Amino acid sequence: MNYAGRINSFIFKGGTVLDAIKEYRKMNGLTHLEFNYPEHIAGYDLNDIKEAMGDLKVNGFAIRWRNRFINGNFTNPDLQLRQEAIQMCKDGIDACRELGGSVITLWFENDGFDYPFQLDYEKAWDMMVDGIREVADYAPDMKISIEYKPFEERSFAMVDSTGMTMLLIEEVDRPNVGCTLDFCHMLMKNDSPSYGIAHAARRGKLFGLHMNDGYGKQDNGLIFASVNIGLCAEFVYYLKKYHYTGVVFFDTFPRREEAAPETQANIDAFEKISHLIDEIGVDNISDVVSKCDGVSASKLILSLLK
Ligand SMILES: [Mn+2]
Repeated sequence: MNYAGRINSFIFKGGTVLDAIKEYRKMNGLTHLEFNYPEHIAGYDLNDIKEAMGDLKVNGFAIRWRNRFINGNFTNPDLQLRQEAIQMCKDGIDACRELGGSVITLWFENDGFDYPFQLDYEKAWDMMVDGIREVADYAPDMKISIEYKPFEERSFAMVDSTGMTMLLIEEVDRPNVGCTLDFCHMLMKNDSPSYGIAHAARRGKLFGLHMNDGYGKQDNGLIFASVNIGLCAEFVYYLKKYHYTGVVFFDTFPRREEAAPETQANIDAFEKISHLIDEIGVDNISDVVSKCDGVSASKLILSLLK
């Protein structure tokens, strides 16, 4: 499996992007880098980043519009700002391609609403669709991947669930537009993570993963499989069933933990569960699933614990 970690885990503790890359190169199993754009790229020479990477590859960039776009990214009522939000994606695409990356993740942090009567929903939805098409058509060689989150920063997000993400992808109707599924965001929505994989993967639209764990009420960003071991095991089984070959990015928040061992703990947890699924075998698990039986399913989860 291909793995990447969250650079901000290092930066929020005082490190630089280059310090984070140095730590990643020492890790066991880490293969890819994932940058936020522009925050991890502005102020750096791309050649210095390339040199620091060594054997690591770049998976992609996540666009971070942040506070200047607090009234909306692609739905900003200020059309000049909206165009700047779209342009930021295009600039990010150019820099990402230069580093060898191929996935642009769009989490529309500011596209949503807080008050009744605040938003013309149909108009806003059309602005989302048109904006995503403009970005996708700018770079048909890149994967444009939509990451949903049900709420935060806004009380309601425009793209708030697996189902809404699938609807948006279908309406945008571009071969290079798909989705990135974030495990904690799915728990926050009370979406079943594996049901989401099935929907995205059967359409060939699963472009990325943000793995973590949590309790569902907020974006906890805990170490993968530390809370919901059954759901995490089911998730890994579905990744194998659908032959996922992309990168597993750990979107976790080590506030009190050291960033390097916390990233390694995520990789180790994913590897462990992946091996346990392989030992039982995807076909044998499929046999259990085909029974549609809760007791057999429960026994399967316990059998993973050995
Ligand atoms: Mn995420």
